[in-house]
Amino acid sequence: MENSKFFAIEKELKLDEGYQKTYKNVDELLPTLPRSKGWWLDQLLQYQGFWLSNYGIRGNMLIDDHFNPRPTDIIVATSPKCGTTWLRALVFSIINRNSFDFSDHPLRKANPRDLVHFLEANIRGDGSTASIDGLPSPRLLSTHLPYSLFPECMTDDTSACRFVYICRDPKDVLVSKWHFANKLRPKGVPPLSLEEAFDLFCQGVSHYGPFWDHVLGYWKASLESPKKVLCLKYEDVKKEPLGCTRKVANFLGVPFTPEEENKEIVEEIVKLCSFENMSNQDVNKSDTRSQEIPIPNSHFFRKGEVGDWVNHLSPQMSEILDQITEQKFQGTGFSFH
Ligand code: PAP
Repeated sequence: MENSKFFAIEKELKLDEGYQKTYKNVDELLPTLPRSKGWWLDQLLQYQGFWLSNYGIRGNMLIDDHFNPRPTDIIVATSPKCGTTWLRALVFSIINRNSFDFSDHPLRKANPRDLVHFLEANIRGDGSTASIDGLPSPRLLSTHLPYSLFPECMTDDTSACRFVYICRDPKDVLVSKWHFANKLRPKGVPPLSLEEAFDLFCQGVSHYGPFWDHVLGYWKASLESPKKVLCLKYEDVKKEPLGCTRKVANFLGVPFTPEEENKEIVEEIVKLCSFENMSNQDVNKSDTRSQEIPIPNSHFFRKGEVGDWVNHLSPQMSEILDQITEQKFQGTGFSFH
């Protein structure tokens, strides 16, 4: 994304004093941070142990200073390319299942990005949190931010807001991200080679990376506070979509009733949110872009498979990635197998 464009527009807006102070702090901080090559045109900056775009850092600082969490907030959290689109759709349809008819569901007309606000992106615009403040409870918000970057008032035990997190085998994440990056690189800029993407990813230099630290932040939080954080794996949701959908509903305190089970509501939700269904909706096949981040919806649907990495990564690349993963997760109780 062209962050400078967002920044330029926002700076022309009249911001109140509190926001001006945050923007000033952002301006002062950004030039002091270590930088690395980005995946498309942006550079990534190292901020509190993670590689973020300046847009992500600004979002995080605005959240720290101005976001008013509610105890009923539900945060859909992901590292990019781990199933954000899918999880947004699943949680949206679970919590709103009594509000819509499945044959005429909002997910048939809109991409999940337009139904579930992206926290870092919506805490800008007119320099206020108005679009988020105006949402009815329970608010469903999406984020890529690492758990440790959230203010304590959201992560400590006094807060009742909940996080539903999904992660995915890093080999598939890398491949998905590499394809996505090349779709976003402007014409005239040479494509990012897989070797280059692999090196960046292994060094931890990817949006909101290191990938492994992102996973571990949420995984550890889910062990310490199982009522606050639920950790899912993309592979498990693919394998057992019905069970995982029930798990999310139970976690959110809205379990499916026997009557809903009889009406096969869980099956309806799984079908509605499936890759096959979503990728075939006109709104997701076209060049339609969300207002939030103007990337075509179609870019968020590629194969939606487990294990596509095998078609791209060399045996040596997969071995190295597996080794890093094993080392990083050793002794944590977490694994992708
Ligand atoms: P984001 O984090 O940038 O918002 P995200 O939605 O997580 O993107 O990633 C897109 C990936 O999820 C794509 O994976 P692939 O490149 O390996 O194919 C996309 O195909 C996949 N995806 C999108 N929607 C679904 C879905 N409904 N079910 C399963 N996978 C999906």
